[in-house]
Amino acid sequence: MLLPAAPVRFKNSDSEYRYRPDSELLYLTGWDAPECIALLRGFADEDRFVLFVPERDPEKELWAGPRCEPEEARTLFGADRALPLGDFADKATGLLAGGEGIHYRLGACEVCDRVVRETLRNGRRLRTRNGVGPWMLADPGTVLDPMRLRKDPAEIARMREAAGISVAAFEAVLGSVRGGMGEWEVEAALEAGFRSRGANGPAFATIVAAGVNGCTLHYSANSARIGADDLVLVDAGAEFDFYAADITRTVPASGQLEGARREVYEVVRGAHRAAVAACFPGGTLDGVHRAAVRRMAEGLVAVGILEGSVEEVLDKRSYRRFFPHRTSHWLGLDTHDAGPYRDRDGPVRLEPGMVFTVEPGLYFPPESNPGPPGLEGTGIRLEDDVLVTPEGAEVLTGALPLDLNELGESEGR
Ligand SMILES: [Mn+2]
Repeated sequence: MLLPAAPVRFKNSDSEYRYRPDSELLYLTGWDAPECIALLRGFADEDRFVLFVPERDPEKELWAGPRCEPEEARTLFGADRALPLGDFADKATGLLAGGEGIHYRLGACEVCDRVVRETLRNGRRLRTRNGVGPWMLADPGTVLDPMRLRKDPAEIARMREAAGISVAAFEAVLGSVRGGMGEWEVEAALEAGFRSRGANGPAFATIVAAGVNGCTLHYSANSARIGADDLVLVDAGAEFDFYAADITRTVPASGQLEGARREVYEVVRGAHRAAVAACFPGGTLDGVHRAAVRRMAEGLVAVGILEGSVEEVLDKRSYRRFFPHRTSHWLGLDTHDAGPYRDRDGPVRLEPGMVFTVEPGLYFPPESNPGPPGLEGTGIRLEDDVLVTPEGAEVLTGALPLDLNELGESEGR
């Protein structure tokens, strides 16, 4: 397997974004700096883990900080061998020659692309002579995705920290959301809350969506002013030691929610509760989604938004007009984390150590989907992060209230 470091990305001319390591390289090696290639030789008896690291360079180190000698890197990262990155093109083809195939994502790095093409060409030639040589190319995810699905205790500790920081930041901010504020002010306060508590920063682009903006699922401009009567949808999460949290709460700027919007809030609240109850070992994310969907259908019929029986609504999937997305995604190093949703036996069975979101939502965008009176421009989503445990499930973000009366409603802003 060949895993190159993620490239440095530029915001403009020579101004770099803060570096974010490649999740797969980080997962397997802990290397979190640019310019490195890990080469893993599962077929070999020696040099099974070779790390190619950048050479010492006083000029570059002046700008970007100190580097270590290959020997230091070898000890620090537990490699069998560490070599200068400059030797990669010469050495890699030989190191890869004994395998059946190469796990590598084409396009990840230019010099790796060249080495992989050459190794496969040589492998084909070797195979015609002595029957061995690499001739398969596979995505590293075919091996790593199922591994990343089950978090080990060290990963769970980081995810717990990311969740705790996120909850604390949300708690500090939600109660102060009110009409007249800019969405950007809520964003700034939340992200200050993440960073000041030791997080790397936000795990993904923070969404603060007032009123109709809440109907745009990935709204992230956060450039509107919050109206006095708006519901404000806040979807954000801290990244701690590269692991993500992902929370959504929807709060009324006025502090009070009444009428149809309150009824719909309670429907989403009920779907969230039903979905969390479906999280246990042996269950599936399809089952979690079905539980949320059934509760949504029941609620939408009871409130009078959808006609017909609950079974008809489920059969015709008419709830999808208002609940258009899935309930869950895996969560980990990536916000939408790696990991299969189905395998040969059907939906992946939940096991202790798996972490995912539960995030039912209802949306009534006024133009594309004219909704019932009183609900035009309403978007409500409630999202928490769930860890499957041997006994059932733990809501990692469960300390943050979901019920309106606990979300500062009674404070009468
Ligand atoms: Mn999410």
